[in-house]
Amino acid sequence: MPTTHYRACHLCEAICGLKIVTENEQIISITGDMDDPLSKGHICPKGVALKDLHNDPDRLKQPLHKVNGQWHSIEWDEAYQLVADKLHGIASQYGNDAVSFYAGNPNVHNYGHMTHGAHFSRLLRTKNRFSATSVDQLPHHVVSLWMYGHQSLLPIADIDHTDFLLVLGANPMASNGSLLTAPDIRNRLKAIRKRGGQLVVIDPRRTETAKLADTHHFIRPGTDAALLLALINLLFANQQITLNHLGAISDGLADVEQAVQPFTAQWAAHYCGIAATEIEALALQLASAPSAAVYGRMGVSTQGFGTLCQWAIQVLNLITGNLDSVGGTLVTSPAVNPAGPTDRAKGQFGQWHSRVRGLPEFAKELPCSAMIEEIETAGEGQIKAMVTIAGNPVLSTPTGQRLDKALAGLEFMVSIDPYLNETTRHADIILPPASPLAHSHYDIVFARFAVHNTAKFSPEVFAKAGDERYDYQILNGLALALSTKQGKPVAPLPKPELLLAHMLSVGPYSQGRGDVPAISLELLKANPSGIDLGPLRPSLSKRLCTDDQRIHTFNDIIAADINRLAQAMDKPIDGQLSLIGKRDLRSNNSWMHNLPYLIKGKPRCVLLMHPDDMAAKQLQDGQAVTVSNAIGSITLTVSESHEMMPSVVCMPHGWGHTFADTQQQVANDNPGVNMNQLTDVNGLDPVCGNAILSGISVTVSAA
Ligand SMILES: Nc1nc2c(c(=O)[nH]1)N[C@H]1C(S)=C(S)[C@@H](COP(=O)(O)OP(=O)(O)OC[C@H]3O[C@@H](n4cnc5c(=O)[nH]c(N)nc54)[C@H](O)[C@@H]3O)O[C@H]1N2
Ligand SMILES: Nc1nc2c(c(=O)[nH]1)N[C@H]1C(S)=C(S)[C@@H](COP(=O)(O)OP(=O)(O)OC[C@H]3O[C@@H](n4cnc5c(=O)[nH]c(N)nc54)[C@H](O)[C@@H]3O)O[C@H]1N2
Ligand code: SF4
Ligand SMILES: [Mo]
Repeated sequence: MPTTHYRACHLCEAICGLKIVTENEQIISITGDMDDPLSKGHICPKGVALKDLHNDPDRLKQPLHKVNGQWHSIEWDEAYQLVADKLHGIASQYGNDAVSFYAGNPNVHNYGHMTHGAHFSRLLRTKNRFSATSVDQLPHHVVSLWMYGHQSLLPIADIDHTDFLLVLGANPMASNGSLLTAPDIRNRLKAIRKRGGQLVVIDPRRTETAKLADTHHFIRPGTDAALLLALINLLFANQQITLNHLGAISDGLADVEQAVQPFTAQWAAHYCGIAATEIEALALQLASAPSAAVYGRMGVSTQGFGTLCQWAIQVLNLITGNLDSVGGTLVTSPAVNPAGPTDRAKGQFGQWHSRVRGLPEFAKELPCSAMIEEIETAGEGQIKAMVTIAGNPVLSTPTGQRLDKALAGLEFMVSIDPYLNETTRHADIILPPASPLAHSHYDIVFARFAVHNTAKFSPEVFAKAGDERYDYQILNGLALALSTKQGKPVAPLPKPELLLAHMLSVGPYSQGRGDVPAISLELLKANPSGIDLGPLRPSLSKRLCTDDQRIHTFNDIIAADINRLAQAMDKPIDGQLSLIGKRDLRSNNSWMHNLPYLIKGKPRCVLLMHPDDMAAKQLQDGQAVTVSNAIGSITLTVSESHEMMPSVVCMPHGWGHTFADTQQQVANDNPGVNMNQLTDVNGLDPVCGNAILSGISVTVSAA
């Protein structure tokens, strides 16, 4: 008899509802769940590919131990013991900071990591903690901490109600939205125009999202801060400031007004490549739209002025009266862990700095770009051992080829990961979790960033085999073994489902709220498609976590960075080609290239280049080209593209499955090349240390 299971897809931030039909332990079909209150039936190819992920013969099923370069299967308890012995031994010999920790992106898509990760990692007592945050959205958190007092109090663009959406450096049509959980983004964006609103996209490529827009402007990579400051300046200069209820509790706006004065539309135009008249028109549109939201993601976060960009976006939403307003940007009200005064994880910044380069800590993590030098540089505090959890930094972080060498020189490494891949091949022990479909799921993180409040619990689809382990069990096992070694054994934490039941019972809907019934785990289990908790509502003023419960719009660090921008704009413009990134629907960072359903079709790891740039270098469509700079050199196929801004070239990240000692047959047959062999650990936003992954100077020549 076929059985139907309802589940939220955990692969990207859209958390689509899935309907999975199984029979005799086999997946018969995966389709969208029409009754999911958030996704209403939407699904993308990755959701369908969960079948391939579940059935992937390369997905590891047992712990592996490397002895003299050969992998052997070992028992779980023996593996935990070996890890504990090594980590404890290295920490005792060299100090706690000698053991380092890297947490990759899937951590935040797996609630067992959210509930159990710290239980293990805090035992390491190391300052050398890293995560994918600092090759991604760190500027968002820094700005939220400064302005609103909480790293996760991120106002979300209310795209379902806005009259005007300005998108900078995001391509939700391919990424399915980021810090904007909005499944079926195509219809949500189309709806803006259907109701008479407008969509404007700023991007160096005419992306899938730009093609849906009323207006698309090319921008020189890395120059958005100038555009954004010019927009703020124009609004002040034209006396088009509208302050809503937040005006009375916002400090520092006079300083903002003064600081942006040098940034005229003409000056910004010269630097960013968008005509001054267009910048002026954009300011007018923002000021006059009944409601408007400015939204910027990867493209504006992973650049040299990422923090300044995200700050300017918050200021623009505030001074147009759109922050905390319907159709503008709003903070969410999820059923678990709403960011606000009662949450302890508010974040901290600059409490300590990295040993070698002095880069600032944020939320007790150092920027990824410091990882290599902390492994390479001898002395007290040098990293000798590494724990990676759900991460593939060899492909995902800057100057991956150098990290690859550095990891090879470690005394010990352990990885919690289902694959033997470019990073985990350096481990001494790999601890693979059971299939994601054998895990239950609740999206603790992305419900926080969703355009509509919902709650949904996903029971496991399949039972795990007896000798497999859940991610949380691995974390519990490591925590017990290490703490025992340290002389103070810690009790294992209850399973995530029980912790979730507790979090719901103390959450904002535990007693019911308005039309929403009292939310409990039992109720969620009885409603497998999920429960609608209603649209986003203004609430920021009550959620502020700053000491004085006011909005801090300005500080000395912002002031200094505005001066840095003014100086950068004074310098002559670099005439080299500029390399930017690209996501595509059938890919997910570095780790889903082993799934046949996603990999089929023509190769996607190609270099997109404008025909004029190709002609200038006498390059032919489809020929092999070498892309190089001072950091590295890669060779791939060039593809002529009218989507590109002239002087800008583009390729996807997460490729480069070229190592013979990995176990990813399908990916190895379709390897691509690693874009992060061209990104530089020294190229970062100096304010918070977030990596620069876009606007990389390169030369392109026939291979
Ligand atoms: N040039 C360039 N570089 C980039 C980016 C870019 O746009 N351009 N994007 C950046 C961004 S936004 C991010 S988030 C990072 C991602 O950086 P990482 O998180 O380091 O890389 P991923 O490719 O997501 O690797 C995820 C790893 O987790 C494993 N995994 C998957 N599911 C699970 C699970 O349930 N449990 C466990 N234990 N492991 C699991 C996979 O096998 C894989 O090894 O890359 C960044 N790097
Ligand atoms: N299919 C798929 N979906 C994913 C992922 C994936 O790898 N594949 N990764 C997931 C992750 S971890 C994340 S963080 C999100 C990211 O989600 P998004 O931020 O939407 O991701 P991108 O598609 O990289 O969009 C970045 C855009 O910025 C543009 N850009 C580059 N440089 C600049 C610049 O200087 N200025 C401006 N204005 N634009 C610029 C690029 O052309 C690109 O269109 O996607 C998530 N979803
Ligand atoms: S859009 Fe994201 S959440 Fe939805 S099916 Fe695709 S990968 Fe899964
Ligand atoms: Mo990301």
